[in-house]
Amino acid sequence: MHKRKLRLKFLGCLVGTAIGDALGARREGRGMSRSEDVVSLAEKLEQLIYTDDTHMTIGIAESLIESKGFNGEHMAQTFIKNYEAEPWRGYGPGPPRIFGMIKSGEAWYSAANRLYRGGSFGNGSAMRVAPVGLLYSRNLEKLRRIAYQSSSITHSHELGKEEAALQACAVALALNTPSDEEIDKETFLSRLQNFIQDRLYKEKVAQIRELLGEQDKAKVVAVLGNGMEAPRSVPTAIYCFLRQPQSYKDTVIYAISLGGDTDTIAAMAGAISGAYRGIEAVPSEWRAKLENREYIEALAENLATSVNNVNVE
Ligand code: F2R
Ligand code: MG
Ligand code: MG
Repeated sequence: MHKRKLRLKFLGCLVGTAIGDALGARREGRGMSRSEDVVSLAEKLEQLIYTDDTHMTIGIAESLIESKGFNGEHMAQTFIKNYEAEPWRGYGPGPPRIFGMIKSGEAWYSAANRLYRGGSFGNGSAMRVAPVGLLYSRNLEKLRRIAYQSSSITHSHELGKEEAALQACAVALALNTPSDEEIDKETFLSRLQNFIQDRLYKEKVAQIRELLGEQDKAKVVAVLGNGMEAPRSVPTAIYCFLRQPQSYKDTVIYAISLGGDTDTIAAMAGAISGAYRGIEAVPSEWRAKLENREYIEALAENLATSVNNVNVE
């Protein structure tokens, strides 16, 4: 792909994550809403303040760039440093506990096993994984390994690692589809279904296919979910993108209108949509209101350059 187009897609993905997160954060934990109400909310907000979803995405991007690829110790320390600087970003219950364990001497690769039964399958490892999808899009087996490893710092449950791989793969497939070429929904879903190994996620991808023409949001939520657990939110985000792949705005508005874990579902759907359509598809009036936008854009540019410096084979 031409360098300029790739750069626009990296920008679209990271800025698209942050805007989905920041808009969705205003409705997190609430019920379904009308799309018109989400649009007016976006118009009224003077600044778009992001949450842990973007904060941890930034951490992954920073670590991949600085380490020229995955380095578990460095990524864990980056998460901790960022969390300690801004602990008010609305983190999930698990990660701060793990950061405490690592600071007390537990290894980055084992601390997460002590959380919940068999580790966490909260959606926290998928919500932040977009930079892995961008950087390793040309090698899906390596993408899977790095997604698992980045997840295992905080989310070591099999469903936790698989969620990160599923979302990273969706970002990679979107990145690899030229923005002026229509998404073939059937092919997109078949690739995801062949890629993912866990039976539950395979079933979820099949349900996405069945729901593509569905008008009733309550049915979408009943089948795919809108909760903090990954199986009830990562497939939902992919669905939100595939319903309206041509429009970043419609994707994010629809994701938020489903209620529940709105910042996270909109962040993940926004990441996929931005990776496909690029930064130019993200409304300029939303971009102008995003806090820390210049830093997020600089990270996206650096990540795009890193594709040449990192061993992705
Ligand atoms: N924390 C929030 N939202 C709460 C409200 C924030 C408020 N607006 C504020 O400003 O303070 N959102 C963020 O957390 C979610 C990501 O969470 P993460 O990082 O996955 O956390 P955790 O604790 O690992 O998992 C979340 C929940 O999933 C359930 N769960 C996970 N593993 C489980 C297991 N093995 N067995 C049973 N349940 C499991 C638990 O209920 C966890 O608490 C995002 O929404 C982000 O935006
Ligand atoms: Mg959040
Ligand atoms: Mg959330």
